[in-house]
Amino acid sequence: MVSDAGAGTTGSGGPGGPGGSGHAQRAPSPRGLPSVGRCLVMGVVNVTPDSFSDGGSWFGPDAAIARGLELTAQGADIVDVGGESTRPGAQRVPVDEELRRVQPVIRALAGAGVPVSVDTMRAEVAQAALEAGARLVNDVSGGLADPQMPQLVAQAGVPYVVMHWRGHSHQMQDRAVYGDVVAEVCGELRRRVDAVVAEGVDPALIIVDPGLGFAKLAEHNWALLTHLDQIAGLGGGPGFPVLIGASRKRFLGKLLAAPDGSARPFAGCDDATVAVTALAAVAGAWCTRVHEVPANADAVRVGEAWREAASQAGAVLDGAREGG
Ligand code: PMM
Repeated sequence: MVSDAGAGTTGSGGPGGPGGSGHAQRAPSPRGLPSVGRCLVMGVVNVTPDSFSDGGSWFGPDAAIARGLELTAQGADIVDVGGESTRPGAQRVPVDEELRRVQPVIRALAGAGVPVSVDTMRAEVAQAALEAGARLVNDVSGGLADPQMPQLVAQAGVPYVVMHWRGHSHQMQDRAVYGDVVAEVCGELRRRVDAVVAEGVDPALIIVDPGLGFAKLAEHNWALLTHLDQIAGLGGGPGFPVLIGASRKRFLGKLLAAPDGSARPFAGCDDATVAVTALAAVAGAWCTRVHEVPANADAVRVGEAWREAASQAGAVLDGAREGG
């Protein structure tokens, strides 16, 4: 169990802490990852022909490497490299193909000093990515798709994203059924965290992710986004760093639908992504995974300034109450 072993918490303005700002504390970065006193920005490079939002744009090692370097120059703290689309309905790619897509890109970016994460559900791909220099394994299945994954991560001793997941892309939308989505996602995530810890993963290296859009309807995503404190604490324990992946997802396109009801195409959802980033950063998210970096890099700084100011204002109020 992880109930007494999770990462510690830092940051300002916890619900019961100084200031009482109502914002969750933000857990620190697991060792080996950037730590900059604000919500991190993870830039996405999907080396795929068919990802939902950027499929085909960075397909091929040269384009993908150039994009990873560009995202870093624009302010990405981490670059997430993936070789398999997880868009709703997608079919799996063979492992050899996934390896062929991501390995040269990770080797080149890591060789250039970029902190790289690998977005994969396969232990074999994760292992090759770590050998190529990746520092973080981002497993959208939280260890469910490949039973070898938790042990591989445990042996490698690297940070591990455990995302909430209810099945592969071809079946996940049928599973978007919840009574209390926040309680159920927290409960299911907690069981995954306990399972990977039982396989030897160090709790201090775990990052949790509610898995926006993965077996979730729009209303589920909004409910989860507004309860990041519960996701960090998984219903009670100490805080885990929380990763949020809202960028260009369908629930934003749906929110911004035209008067005739047709969803806004993903490329028109970048401003809404930035708005979610700012709100998530204020709420204590550890990192935001985005396709376009510059405006999100600004938004996390706005979020941090907001947290600071809220915390200081709360401290003054607390002082006045104690004094009065
Ligand atoms: N979303 C996608 C892919 N990988 N990883 C994490 N940890 N969280 C996410 O929400 C997430 C992810 C799908 O997005 P894309 O295919 O549009 O990049």
